[in-house]
Amino acid sequence: MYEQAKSLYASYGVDTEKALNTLKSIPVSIHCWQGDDVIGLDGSDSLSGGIQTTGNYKGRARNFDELKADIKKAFSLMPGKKRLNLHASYAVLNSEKVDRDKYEPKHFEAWVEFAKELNLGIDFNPTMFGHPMMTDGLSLSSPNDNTRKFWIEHCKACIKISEYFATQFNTPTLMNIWIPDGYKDVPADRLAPRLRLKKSLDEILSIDYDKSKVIIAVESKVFGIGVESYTVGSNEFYQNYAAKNNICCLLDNGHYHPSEYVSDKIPSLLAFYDTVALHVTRGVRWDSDHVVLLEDEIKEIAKEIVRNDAIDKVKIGLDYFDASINRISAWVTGQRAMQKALLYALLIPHDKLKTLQDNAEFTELMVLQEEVKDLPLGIVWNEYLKRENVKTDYLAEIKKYEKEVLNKR
Ligand code: RNT
Ligand code: ZN
Repeated sequence: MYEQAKSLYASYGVDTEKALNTLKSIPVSIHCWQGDDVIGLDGSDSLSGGIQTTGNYKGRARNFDELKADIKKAFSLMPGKKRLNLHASYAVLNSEKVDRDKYEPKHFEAWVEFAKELNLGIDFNPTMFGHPMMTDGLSLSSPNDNTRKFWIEHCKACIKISEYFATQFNTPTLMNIWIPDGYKDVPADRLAPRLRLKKSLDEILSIDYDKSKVIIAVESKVFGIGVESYTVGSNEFYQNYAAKNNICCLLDNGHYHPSEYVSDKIPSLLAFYDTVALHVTRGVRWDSDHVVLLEDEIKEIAKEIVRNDAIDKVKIGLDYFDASINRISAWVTGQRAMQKALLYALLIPHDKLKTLQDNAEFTELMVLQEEVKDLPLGIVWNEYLKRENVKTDYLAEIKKYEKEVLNKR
């Protein structure tokens, strides 16, 4: 069947072998926080900051060992190249009394050891939620100097830790800054918090760090739960900040008005930036962080990455958290959907389509675009899974793990 699919694609000018080889080399950064409902390992017992996991499916990872075991299981069922995306709240403190403003590389040594075992690079995020220093729900934009100072120190510490990861794995670490700062109701001052955030970011970036090792990104958001009226780190704020300060924008496709598309924002940013970072998620009506599935917008996002030769420029990371289903399956299903979307995009005759567009042959363009939608993607996908040595039927494997491991927690 694969040979037949291969020649069918070839008749459209598409080389399936080339697509398969490219696909396995595109790294997808996998978020550690799907495994434990974003709780972390450094003392928090609930989530805050306008984000929420819902559901109470059995088997949440409750400690470092359980999280490692679950990641290992999930990663073994994911085809392609993977990175591990950690939050600072996953520091392994071994009962040492140290707060987030003083975290050091040594608090992440155990993760490095683990990631080396699995042959992964690491990406990183300061954690400005689930912590008592989030005074009145504010961090880097707080009017309270102590609060702001604490989180600036935290971010600086995270840059050093990111540099350590990059050195350990010889691959740059993406360090993404997202803050939940905002107001539930109509603010009296929209500018001052933004000016304070700007100043905080300036201070963070003033430390000496190796820019070839650490890529710093800022992630905007339209609103969060309980902070519906105003978000300090808005899209315009961060895009301007990033452009002026030569850092990177991270686009989370759950963070815009539902009629806005991240797929359309990617090429806009590619016109100005060398690197664009993504949090791929699935918002259902809002930033609900459902598991990524093979839906139209994911395919469009993948198309923008592939057809603009931006595979090396766009850093793909997953960001969702579902506690209502088996968490290993949530991980694997989302990662496979992302990879499948990339394969779909790699199997499209983009040059042909672009030529039709430039020649204003819109009738032909429409017909061909429709035609390529139902070429036998599934057959090429199965060939990919076979070559990557991962099972098609991952659910059976996960159910077994659920019975033997998760149910006993
Ligand atoms: C929240 C942001 C942020 C977080 C993670 C845990 O809306 O998307 O990226 O989900 O950092
Ligand atoms: Zn995000």
